[in-house]
Amino acid sequence: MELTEDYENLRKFRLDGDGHRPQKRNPEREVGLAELDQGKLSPRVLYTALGLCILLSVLTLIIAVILMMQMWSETKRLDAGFQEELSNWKSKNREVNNTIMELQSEISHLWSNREVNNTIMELQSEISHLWSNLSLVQSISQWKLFKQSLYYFATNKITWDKAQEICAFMGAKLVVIKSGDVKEYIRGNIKCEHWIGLSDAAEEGNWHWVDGTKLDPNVMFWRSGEPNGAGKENCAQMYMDGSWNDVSCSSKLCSICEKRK
Ligand code: MAN
Ligand code: CA
Repeated sequence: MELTEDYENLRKFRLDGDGHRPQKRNPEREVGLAELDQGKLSPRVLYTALGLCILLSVLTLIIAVILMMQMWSETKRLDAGFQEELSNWKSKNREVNNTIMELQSEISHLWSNREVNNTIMELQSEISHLWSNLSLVQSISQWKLFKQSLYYFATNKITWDKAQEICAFMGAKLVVIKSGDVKEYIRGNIKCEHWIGLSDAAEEGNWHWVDGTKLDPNVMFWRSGEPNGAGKENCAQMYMDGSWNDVSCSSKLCSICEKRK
């Protein structure tokens, strides 16, 4: 008991480290400290903590509301942009649709136009004509040189006029034979009966070469009995043995084109 009192006295009147008397005692503070010593919190601390919690919650709520409002306004902005883009696309789509419809009507109008139709048909026939000539042009490497001329032996069977046309297409003419050795050269190269560039279509019995010269009576190789003008025979052909015959120009035979050097 005495010891406790001594201790209390000491506590009341002790000096601090610098030899000063301690400040006046604060009973409330001392109660708080005592409670703290005992592991209890004073109501003031509790209220302060509670107040802080409420303040924090309110702040969090305010921040959340601000963020949500920002997100909402951003969504609205994006939505407006998207709507605008969509309406742009729709109007573009309408434009393209209209253009297609206009073009379609223009095309059907063109098809119904007789002139255009005729032009298309002409072009188609020209194309097929070119295709038929192309096969001959492609085989241009097969031209054979003899003396002063190049010869092309075409094995597709066509009329005399068509043969002339195709030779002309290649810058040539149906073959003109004005000597025995040319006749022999030709005979040695043929694999079918061929047209030669000789006809009396302009005047019956008056045979002319396609180069415009008259047939020389000293240089002709008619088979015996020819030309007999059987029926209407105005074009000349060469048999496999090299002899000639007059035959209908609409017959279909192989042909020989000649290009002079
Ligand atoms: C026979 C002969 C020729 C005639 C032909 C026509 O060969 O009469 O003179 O040109 O037939 O195909
Ligand atoms: Ca004949």
